[in-house]
Amino acid sequence: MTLKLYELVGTDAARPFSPFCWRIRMALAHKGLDVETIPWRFTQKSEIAPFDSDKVPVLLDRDTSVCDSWAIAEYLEDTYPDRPSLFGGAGGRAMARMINSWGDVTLVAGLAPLIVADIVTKLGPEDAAYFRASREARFGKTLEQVSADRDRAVEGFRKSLLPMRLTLKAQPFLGGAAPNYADYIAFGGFQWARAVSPFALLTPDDPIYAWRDRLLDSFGGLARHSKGYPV
Ligand SMILES: N[C@@H](CCC(=O)N[C@@H](CS)C(=O)NCC(=O)O)C(=O)O
Repeated sequence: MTLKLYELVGTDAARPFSPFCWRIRMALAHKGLDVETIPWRFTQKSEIAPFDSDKVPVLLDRDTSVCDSWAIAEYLEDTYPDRPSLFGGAGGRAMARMINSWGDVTLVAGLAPLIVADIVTKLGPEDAAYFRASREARFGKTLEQVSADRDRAVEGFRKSLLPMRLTLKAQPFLGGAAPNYADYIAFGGFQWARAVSPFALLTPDDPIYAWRDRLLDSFGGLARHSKGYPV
């Protein structure tokens, strides 16, 4: 039976934009598992409440539901061990846990101020009101104020990626010669930004730029064919 994935969208169901959902879309493709995506919006909390979640991604596999991208990645690895591995063994899984925290803390949280004012433009009125109120409370200023100095702030964001840049100077993927879940953790953030914002995060001479292109083209261009801005 096909797996199902609740995935964050705004007014356009063909523009999924959650960094965490993209980690899982790429992981499912890596495992060669078919998935039916269920578009979900911020204010549709009641739809995922039966699965004890108020956030996406939520994965349904027959009578099992799994919430949280890291838990879903582990579930896929353990439930489908005969498919290509996401972690490459116990050591890889342990290291990917650190990359997952780095992805949340440095990458997603570092990207958010740069694109948050663009996200709200992709939402319908009810979602936009919820998003604006919840995020403005978190940042302590308006979304537009948060993103106002992004031309300067992006420099700090680029600097924060130096460990990733140095890694990609030595090898094509964080996973080595081929991508693994570490790459999908990081890529989810860039695909989130690409889906909602025309803002240039990377310069073309950055090894991370070429890495992102390789992942956009992976799995038959799964991510590149999803709606987004040219990067
Ligand atoms: N740690 C979670 C984070 C999931 C998360 O924050 N999802 C966001 C979408 S990007 C969400 O559903 N937010 C709902 C809300 O803000 O109300 C994971 O890795 O899956």
